[in-house]
Amino acid sequence: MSDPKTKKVKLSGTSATRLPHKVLIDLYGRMRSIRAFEDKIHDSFLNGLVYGTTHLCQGQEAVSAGAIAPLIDGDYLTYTYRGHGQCIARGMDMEAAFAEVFGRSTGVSGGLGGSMHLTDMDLGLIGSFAIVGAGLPVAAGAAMTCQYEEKGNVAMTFFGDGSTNIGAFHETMNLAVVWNLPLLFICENNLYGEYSPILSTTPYEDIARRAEAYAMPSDIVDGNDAQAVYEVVSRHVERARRGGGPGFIECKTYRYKGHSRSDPAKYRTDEELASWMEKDPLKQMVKLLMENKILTQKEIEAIDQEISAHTDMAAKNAAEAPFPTEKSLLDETYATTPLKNFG
Ligand SMILES: Cc1ncc(C[n+]2csc(CCOP(=O)(O)OP(=O)(O)O)c2C)c(N)n1
Ligand SMILES: [Mg+2]
Repeated sequence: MSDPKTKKVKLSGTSATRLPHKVLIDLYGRMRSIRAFEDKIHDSFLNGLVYGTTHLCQGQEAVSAGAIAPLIDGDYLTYTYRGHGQCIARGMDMEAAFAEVFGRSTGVSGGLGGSMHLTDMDLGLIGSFAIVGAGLPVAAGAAMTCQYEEKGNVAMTFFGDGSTNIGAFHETMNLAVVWNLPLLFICENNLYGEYSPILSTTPYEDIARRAEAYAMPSDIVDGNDAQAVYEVVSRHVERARRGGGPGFIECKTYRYKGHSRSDPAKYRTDEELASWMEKDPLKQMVKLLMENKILTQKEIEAIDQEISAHTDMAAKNAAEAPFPTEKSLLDETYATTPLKNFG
């Protein structure tokens, strides 16, 4: 059984590079792409292009970038309604992602799912879940597949602080340890579940304490520091690939926007928001890259412009794509291939 020790990582203020330069540049690119995607979704919502609501993740980019960069082909991911960042960090085609959110037939789910259903089986992006906690047991199933196939793959599940009060979370934590599953639990602790501050629903702020109850190795990391997230998650991923079982990583972070597009987030102060924006994950990485002379300001601006142009083009093309036909609405409702081994 695994070592239950929780190791706290020093929060914020990193000024030294500990990873190869190309990894840091890659992390910056992934974060910039997520920010560009989410900002564009925000504008598109205001322009009436988004059907239903949407849950944005600006402020939380370092968690997705840092946790997903160590993954390889064949690994699986589950995530929540606030899951655009994970999909973009994993390399989902941006135009198909926009098209899905805009309800177009060229979307990753044929335009039938929308913002809360970005998936891509080829990338191991097996599901975003609107039901709080529902992605965790599914990820445990994916981890069992990895264990059975013995190819060294892992499953990773992203969830919020609020999800850790749900029964499915506790059942999955327990089984993951008992079955020694190659499953990484990535908790995005953004201090709120919908409109409720964490301490009004949960007895403490350090969610990693919950891992101790299941004898699962865990870490707490600054979720706005992509380098730190990458390092800590990599260690857990490598252990899981070698058959060392699950790991729990709590990432302390913050969402800039309200819970969903209908939420003006009046339950928190301007000062609190401003203090987190000071610790913006992209700003921190720009500082790291420039202070360590890895990239010049000009080079960073060039990356930003390239990503911005790509994002604009992807959104434009997606908005010009056709809507699904009425007939296609039922296409994916029932399985058309008979299941093997069932009568
Ligand atoms: C089982 C269930 N209960 C309640 C809800 C309503 N709901 C949607 S999101 C949410 C808050 C979840 O907070 P957290 O897990 O911290 O994730 P965050 O939104 O902060 O990323 C709630 C209560 C739901 N979707 N599913
Ligand atoms: Mg939360």
